[in-house]
Amino acid sequence: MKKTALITGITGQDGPYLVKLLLEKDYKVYGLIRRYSTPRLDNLEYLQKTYNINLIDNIELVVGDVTDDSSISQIIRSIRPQEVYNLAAQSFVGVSWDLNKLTTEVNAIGPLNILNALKTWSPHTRLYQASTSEMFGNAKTSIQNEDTPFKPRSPYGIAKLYGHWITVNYRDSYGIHASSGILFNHESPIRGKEFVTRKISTGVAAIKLGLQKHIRLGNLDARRDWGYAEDYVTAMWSMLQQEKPDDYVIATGNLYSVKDFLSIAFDYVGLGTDWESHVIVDQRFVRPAELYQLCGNADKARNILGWEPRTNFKDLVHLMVQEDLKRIEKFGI
Ligand code: NDP
Ligand code: GDR
Repeated sequence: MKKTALITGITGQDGPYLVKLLLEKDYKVYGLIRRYSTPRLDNLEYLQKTYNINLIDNIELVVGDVTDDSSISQIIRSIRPQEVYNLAAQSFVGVSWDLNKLTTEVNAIGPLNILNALKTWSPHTRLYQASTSEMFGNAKTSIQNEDTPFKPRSPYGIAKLYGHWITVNYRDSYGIHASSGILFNHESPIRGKEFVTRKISTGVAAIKLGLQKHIRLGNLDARRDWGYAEDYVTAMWSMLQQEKPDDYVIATGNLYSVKDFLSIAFDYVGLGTDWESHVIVDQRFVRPAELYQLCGNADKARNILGWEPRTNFKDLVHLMVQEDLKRIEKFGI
């Protein structure tokens, strides 16, 4: 019999890559979508075209919202999936100071609603909770692992920390098979355009095509451990295949700055020598409290899940710029 999975956040960046993986593994996939007059399925459509596969017709979309406990209970009760991947979030750190209540409701109360629904209606379902390196804040150690203390510095990170601890708590209190993936930044050609990597890849492509002159950015010295989203969703799946639920850091262990991203991206389109003349530092994009660097140690995932990142930083930057060049040439900015 086919395994069944419910994915929240199916329209975002990670959701479509996870759909592709689960369909390849012959799952019956349900996707939670919010109620819109026109549902936003463009990321799923992009992957369909890229891999020449049919995703949308092979999933069942169910309407709900993680902040609406009655819709979540109803969906869990009627599907009783074997696995739930809770990817739904207000995931943009930069806006979380302004949208602090919404961010808390989606990122903290959302997981609580799912856990309560599972406890009542489907206690044997396995849950993946999308936790984040943002929970570490400006950590004292230069590399973070599962034992590093949490010290979040954004409303986003604080709400996600609640989501993380309530997941651990329901696992310990009620025996729910719930795992929390502490994922470091991961990117792709379907990354949201407000995140720094995609903002740069679209900006560089538009500059190369003569449609734009500058990219306006905030802190160019911020450093992150950037991986490829397609590699990271395999770790989510692996966590739920383990006999015991647990928490895992997922990261590449390599640190690069925003400036490194810029330099490689401009170099790829032949504008590497004077990339600085195309970049304007704009205070609007500097955060009230910044995280200067985050770099993960994924040894536990390597040893227990057998997980390894497969895509290096330079190839990731090239892929993102290449895809934005194609897209902007075809559809404009
Ligand atoms: P995206 O921002 O691309 O996607 C977020 C998804 O959540 C969208 O599908 C959005 O749907 C959905 N969503 C938002 N609010 C609600 C709600 N109230 N109810 C139901 N669905 C909702 O995020 P990513 O794909 O990049 O990330 C996936 C998860 O992993 C997120 O939880 C994120 O916080 C976490 N994470 C991401 C990392 C990264 O580097 N990408 C690193 C670490 C953690 P809609 O289309 O309707 O807006
Ligand atoms: P992050 O990603 O906050 O790490 O959260 P983002 O790409 O937004 O920022 C990374 C770093 O770049 C700096 N930066 C800018 N960021 C944006 N967005 N726009 C700019 O113009 C800009 N200039 C410099 C930021 O200050 C920051 O230091 C992502 C999200 O996917 C979260 O959901 C996830 O939990 C974490 O990664 C891990």
